[in-house]
Amino acid sequence: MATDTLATPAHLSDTQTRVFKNFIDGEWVDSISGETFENRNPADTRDLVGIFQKSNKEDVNAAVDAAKRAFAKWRLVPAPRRAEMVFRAAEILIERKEEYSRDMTREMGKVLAETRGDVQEAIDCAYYMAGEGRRMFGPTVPSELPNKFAMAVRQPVGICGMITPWNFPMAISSWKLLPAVVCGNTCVIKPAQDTPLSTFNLVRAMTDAGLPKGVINIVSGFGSMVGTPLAEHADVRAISLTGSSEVGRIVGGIAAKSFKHCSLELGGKNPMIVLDDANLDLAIEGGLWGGFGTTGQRCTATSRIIVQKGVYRAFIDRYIERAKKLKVGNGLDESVEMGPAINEKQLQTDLSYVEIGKNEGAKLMCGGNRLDQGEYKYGWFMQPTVFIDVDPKMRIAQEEIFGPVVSIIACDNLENAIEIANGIEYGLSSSIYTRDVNKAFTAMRDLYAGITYINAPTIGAEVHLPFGGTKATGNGHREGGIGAIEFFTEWKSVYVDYSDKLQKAQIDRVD
Ligand code: UN1
Repeated sequence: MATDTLATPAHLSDTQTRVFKNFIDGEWVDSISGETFENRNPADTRDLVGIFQKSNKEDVNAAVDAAKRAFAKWRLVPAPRRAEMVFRAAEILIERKEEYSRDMTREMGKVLAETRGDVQEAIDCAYYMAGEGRRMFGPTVPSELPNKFAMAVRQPVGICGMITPWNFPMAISSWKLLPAVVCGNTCVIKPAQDTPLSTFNLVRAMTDAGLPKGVINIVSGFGSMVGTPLAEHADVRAISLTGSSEVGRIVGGIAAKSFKHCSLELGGKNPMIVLDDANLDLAIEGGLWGGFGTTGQRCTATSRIIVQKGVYRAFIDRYIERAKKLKVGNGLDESVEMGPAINEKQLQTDLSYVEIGKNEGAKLMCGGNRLDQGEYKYGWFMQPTVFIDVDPKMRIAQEEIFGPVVSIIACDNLENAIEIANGIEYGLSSSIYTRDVNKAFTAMRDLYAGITYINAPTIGAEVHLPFGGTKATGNGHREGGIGAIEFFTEWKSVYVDYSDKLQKAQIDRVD
């Protein structure tokens, strides 16, 4: 097998390195410090995707100032007009879908079919939010008093700060930016340092759709240098973060000090229950997709499979056989089923959990090793990994790994399965495979999570329903659908007294 002699892929011999600047007040600008960082392909680190600005507090301040100026005008643009720009952005994204998907596979590593899905999710979000521009419903209610009118209207919150993750680099940026601008807010976004390009691509589509300068500003860089000052900035009224529970605790604490709106979408350790009566073929297919899709790097990844004893043996035999055959590689190759970890640190975390699982006494049945020979030499690859006979209290069954490591746990019955499923600190997604409608409904009621799937794995949320979870997964907000409109608006109750006299609420009563 070739090692050092691997041919340099054509796109790597391109000497033109793309430099991406910050986007502030409609201009592409260097970071004030002049510092930059590299964005490299996790499947092949010889591939330099681009150079991005390593920004700091001063860049954040400039971006917030621009957003503040833009807000004065943008909030007065009628919401249906604002929404039309988002609709046009959807059409532009459709035209550029293939280009942006390829960019995303290069910077993030997930396979092309999935990056096409990620861009599609931004398109779906744009169409949905464009429709919201013509709704933004609020209650109009009868007043208690005569000749008085009462209603509540949605108002923009103001300047919104956004901190996005690397695993869904365009979709999750769209979940935040698109409802925010439709609602009349202006934004400063810090994309994940591993995958900034996809946010740039989304914002480019928005700008080409006619979004005025300053409405969306991008400041690239690292959490402590950009995310923290953004969350601390006195003029920022809302912060929306998708990331780890650890970072969520910090950002939530900062936001609380100045009473900012704060939406946190954090970790998961999502269970998929397989009962004795399940369609086993379907459950195996679903468990592979949920566990190893996106290399297990979804907050909603199926990281625990809880299987009833009657089908346990049959399930694991077939699941492991299939997991061993998954094709790992560079996501630009259409035949590849699982890409690399996002970076070396994540790969090391994944591998460390393999050791933790072994030491805890779980049985490693498949994978567990780094892949670093031949075609894998320049990337952060590992084998799809499956542990069986996992005790629900083991760390590999409790902690979010964010990699291709699946823990299979045996259970006695539905009640026991739900107890195991709920016995973690997170509550994002959950699923059950059963053909018994009574059991399905019991699970829908009793799984304590923000999302429950029946006869599907724990991944696959659509943009028009609420996305988020319970317990350490967040702070009660939801993205997607109407939840996003709730987050990015503030209620104003309006009373119009046209009686021409002072009417005292609760005191003057008309009998
Ligand atoms: C995530 O899990 O990190 O629900 C986001 C899904 C995608 C979004 C996932 N639409 O699988």
